[in-house]
Amino acid sequence: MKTQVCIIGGGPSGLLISQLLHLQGIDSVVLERHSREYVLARIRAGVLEHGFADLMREAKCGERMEREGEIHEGFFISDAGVTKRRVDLKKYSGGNSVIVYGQTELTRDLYDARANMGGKVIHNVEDVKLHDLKSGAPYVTYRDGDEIKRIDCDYVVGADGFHGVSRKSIPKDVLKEYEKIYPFGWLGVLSRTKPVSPELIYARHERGFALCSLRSQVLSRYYIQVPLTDKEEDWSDEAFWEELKKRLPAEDAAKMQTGPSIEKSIAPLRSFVAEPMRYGNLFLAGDSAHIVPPTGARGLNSAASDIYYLYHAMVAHYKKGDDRGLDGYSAKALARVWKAQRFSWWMTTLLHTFPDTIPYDRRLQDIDLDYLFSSDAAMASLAENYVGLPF
Ligand code: RFL
Ligand code: PHB
Repeated sequence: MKTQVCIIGGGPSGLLISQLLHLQGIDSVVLERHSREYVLARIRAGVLEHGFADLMREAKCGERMEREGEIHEGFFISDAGVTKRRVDLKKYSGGNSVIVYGQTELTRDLYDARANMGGKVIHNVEDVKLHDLKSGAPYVTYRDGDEIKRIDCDYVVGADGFHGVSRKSIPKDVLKEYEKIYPFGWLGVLSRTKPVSPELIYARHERGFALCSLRSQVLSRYYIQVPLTDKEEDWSDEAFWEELKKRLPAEDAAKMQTGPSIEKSIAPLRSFVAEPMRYGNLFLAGDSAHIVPPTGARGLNSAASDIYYLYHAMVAHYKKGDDRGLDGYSAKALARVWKAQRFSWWMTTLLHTFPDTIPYDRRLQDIDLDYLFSSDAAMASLAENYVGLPF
């Protein structure tokens, strides 16, 4: 098979760039290791910035998001189950907001759009290998049952997430990796219950951080900070609800609607960046090149800016023979990626309980939070990062 762009990974990054390129008459093939059902069963992001929403519209996939997504103009930060203060995103970001719309729904919309346009998305591929990336004729092979298949292309997009094969195809002496592992994870529960709060609550508490989020007015998403040694099976639904309530202000705990979990999983928290994001004719995008702890809701949104830069660079190449965008892609994408890294690290450090915290650190956290709510400049910094820095 021959195509212009071979995309590894059928998550949001891979599907979005495939769809955008298609609309510009650029041909691509998406290779996905899992089935569509498996990809759609992963419960991940919930908060989208406007830049992402604009890209979805440009990809002609924004209709359901407009209809079903909720616009949020602020969120709450609670402390020690006592205070609860609102971050007014709209006021402090100069009129911006975020959209609450699940990654699952967004991915479903992208799959449907690809199917409607006859997009080539090949599922359940095994042993994907990238070849001759430095040459003008790269190709990708994969196993389909007993058969090895080959796709010749101009470019490869590595959109195969943190555990994918693309980043690992870059020689070790070329790639520099920066990593920070946090000594805890998030235990997440999805439940068919009315959300406890119309706006998200980020809860700082000595027992550990908690987050009240939602997917709709009948679907709640909650998280609690847990030690890395904990397993999903250690947490019954009852134990989860009990611990969540302990970390929230009493009035929220009292009105918390509980119910059976539809999904329950633990995600370890990690910050990670791989540089550069280009090697020959391979371009990394999204989680394959960088990961953030979910505290600042930046992960998927950082993937979106990669896709924005890469899509425009590829269009300039194919339509005008202009390669400046492709040549500058890695530096441009990384500049924004590192800002999202800083913000996610800061929000994580502000709100979590670190096992090795000394009383001095705890006081600094107190002061950081007090400063935030006493300074318009600090609030503006939080707001402009949370709604998303410009692409
Ligand atoms: P994905 O979603 O991991 O998709 C990669 C795809 O590649 C496939 N794959 C392969 N395919 C072929 N061959 C191989 N060798 C392959 N290896 C892997 C995989 O099966 C998969 O389908 O990466 P992508 O597309 O870059 O998207 C990134 C986002 O998924 C991620 O950044 C967000 O989910 C992060 N995130 C959040 N981001 C936000 O912007 N806002 C949020 O509110 C938010 N909340 C979250 C989050 C992530 C979380 N977890 C579980 C890590 C909340 C959580 C709990
Ligand atoms: C979510 O709804 O899954 C979510 C929301 C905000 C975050 C992280 C996750 O910061």
